[in-house]
Amino acid sequence: MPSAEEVMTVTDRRTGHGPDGARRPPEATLADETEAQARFERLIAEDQRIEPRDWMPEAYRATLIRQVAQHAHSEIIGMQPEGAWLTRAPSLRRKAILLAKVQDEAGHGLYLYSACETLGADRADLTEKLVTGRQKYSSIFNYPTLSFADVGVIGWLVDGAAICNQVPLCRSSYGPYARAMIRICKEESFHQRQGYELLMTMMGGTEEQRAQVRDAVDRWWWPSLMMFGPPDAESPNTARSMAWRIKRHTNDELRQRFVDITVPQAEALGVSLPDPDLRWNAERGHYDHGPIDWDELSRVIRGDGPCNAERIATRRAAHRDGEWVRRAASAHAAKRAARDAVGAGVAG
Ligand code: FAQ
Repeated sequence: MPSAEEVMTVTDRRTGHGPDGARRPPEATLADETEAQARFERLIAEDQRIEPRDWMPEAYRATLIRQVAQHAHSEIIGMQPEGAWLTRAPSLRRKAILLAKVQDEAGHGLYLYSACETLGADRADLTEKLVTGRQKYSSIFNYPTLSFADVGVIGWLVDGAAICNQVPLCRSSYGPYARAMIRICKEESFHQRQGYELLMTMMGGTEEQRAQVRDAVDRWWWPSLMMFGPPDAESPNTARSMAWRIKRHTNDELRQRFVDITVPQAEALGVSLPDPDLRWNAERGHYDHGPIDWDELSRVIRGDGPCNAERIATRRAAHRDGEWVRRAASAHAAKRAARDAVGAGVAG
């Protein structure tokens, strides 16, 4: 695996940005640059946080914007599959829980867009890139939710996978991302538990409810494993992101961890996972699992999953319908700023 130093390009060594994304002043000398770079490398090596005010290599900034924006988009698009059940929740209690969860996801998206802004990204530009298909979001949200059991299975498996993936990101080297992840993970933990509790209730219910749970588990198991990304050998970003301590584990390591945690939970729930090759390997101290359909992941990432078109069309329509709110908020902010400026003039 390359060291942080090895993966920096000559351009990285010569460029730098301030907290607002502006280039360093032209009078910055090569000695300044070298010192800034040495400080960056020392902070990474000592496992300390990089903050927005710090110099960072261009590629570090770019890869963070890429990952954090994809993560933010996932949270926002991820409101749709469960949101579809808000008007059909079977009781007031289930509806209140689901409403809180979907609202949490909106909040996660906002923290993450804010983290992107600290890197100099523009939020309107990120949204534009999402709705025009130039930035990705997680493959998992391109599958349909066919029954209320899907709400439980998303909580158990999708939030469960998200927790496995995101707890190590609380130690990510970029401060604003790491801090956002701490809060997000606390909320994801509630999401996972509410899903598991819903499934436990359904498994104790009628035969029809148990069948709905089994069907939902069968449909979501493999897509949940794909959430962790391509296998390590085909993951172009992992080595560099690990050297920079943005990612703390590889995709395969986290996927294995998720399988190991989830199999006993499935047993406690009384459902079987749809993989005939799933068995404990005493020698490895892990569960072995069957082959994952990587063609399916590529297809879904390319936009050819069951719900890709619908998800983007819904997001695009929401963005268009929210235009008047953005305009009103900007007009209000401008009016306040003008009033404050007059007030400051009077006081001065
Ligand atoms: N879907 O080289 P790698 C949630 C892309 S939030 C789509 O391995 P990397 C909460 C990848 O971007 C779920 N694209 O990339 C919730 C890259 O493309 P690029 C989202 C994928 O970044 C729950 C290319 O493939 N979580 O669930 C996927 O090192 C319930 C090559 O991949 C995060 O975003 C995929 N599954 O590792 C909400 C966590 N996998 O940009 C609502 C943060 C890979 O080079 C309801 N992100 N790609 O063109 C990460 O940990 C990483 O970015 C990975 C990918 C692990 C996702």
